[in-house]
Amino acid sequence: MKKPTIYITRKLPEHLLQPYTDRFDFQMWEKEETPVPRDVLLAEAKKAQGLVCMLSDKIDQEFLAQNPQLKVISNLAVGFDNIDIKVAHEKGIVVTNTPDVLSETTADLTFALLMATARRLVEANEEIKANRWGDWSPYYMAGTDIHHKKIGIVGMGRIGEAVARRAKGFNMSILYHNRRRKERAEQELGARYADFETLITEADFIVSLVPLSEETKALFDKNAFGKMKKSAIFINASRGAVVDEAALYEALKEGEIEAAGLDVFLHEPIDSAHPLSTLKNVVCLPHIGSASRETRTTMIQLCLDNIDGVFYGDGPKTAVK
Ligand code: 8YV
Repeated sequence: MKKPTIYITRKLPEHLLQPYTDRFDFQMWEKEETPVPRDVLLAEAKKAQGLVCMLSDKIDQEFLAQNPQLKVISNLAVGFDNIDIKVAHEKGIVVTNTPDVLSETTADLTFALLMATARRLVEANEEIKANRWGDWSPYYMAGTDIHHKKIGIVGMGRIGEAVARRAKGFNMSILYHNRRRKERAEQELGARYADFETLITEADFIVSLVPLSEETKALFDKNAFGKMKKSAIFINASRGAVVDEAALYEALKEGEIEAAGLDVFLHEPIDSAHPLSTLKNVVCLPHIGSASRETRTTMIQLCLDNIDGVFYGDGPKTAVK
């Protein structure tokens, strides 16, 4: 059989592709850190039987209508809101993602963002860089405690549970909201299920880890921020679109909530002109939840294993159902 052609939409390390080159003909967008232009993606994908793509590639109806020959689309992410799954499945295309392998790393980052926001780490670092560290005073750079506070996790999937384990280590009390009850988290971590309104009203830290869907779009809106404590800290490590960013900006500016830590935004990338990045009480990160060298390597390997399983094995390890 002729080696299947796999188009890869971002430059990936050669040594990770190497083990598969006897079985696949890899074609790759070569410009590092620049997303593949839409017209190139459409033209190149047509020559391929498999695709490795990223969150920023829109695999929508138009793309799928032009590429029914694809056998597999392997997304380098656990989320797949960039792909029209229903249409892909109708066309008989297998879609895969990278669950599990990034959960602990993303939970590390989520907790780091929570800590950086609560203890004002970014502002404090700026103090020194701007030569503003002066005489001692009791409340200089004072943030808020993390230990023994109440964390509310919205979206208790694999990453949510990993965040809850970290919270337990900080003696926090844990509320969660999820479509399904999570008995293991309740028994092992003492996490308590709460409806959305109770969670946002009672929690000191509200952490969004929900996948983006029609139900979660702008879930955190003016009404939700209005119900949070004035001392609440909002953390988002899921998708920007689950937040009404204008409402969040107002809530932070007007002191309706204390601070926010954001790894994701509605339209990425953002820059220093984005209203949320202009606020002192916000820590912004450039969507780096899963960005450790170890985890990105494992994610890439899983993406390639999934493709290998479709063409030469028993099917993919992690298909999107
Ligand atoms: C992505 C993410 O992996 O996995 C997800 O859903 O949001 C990130 O970890 C990253 O943006 C690369 O596509």
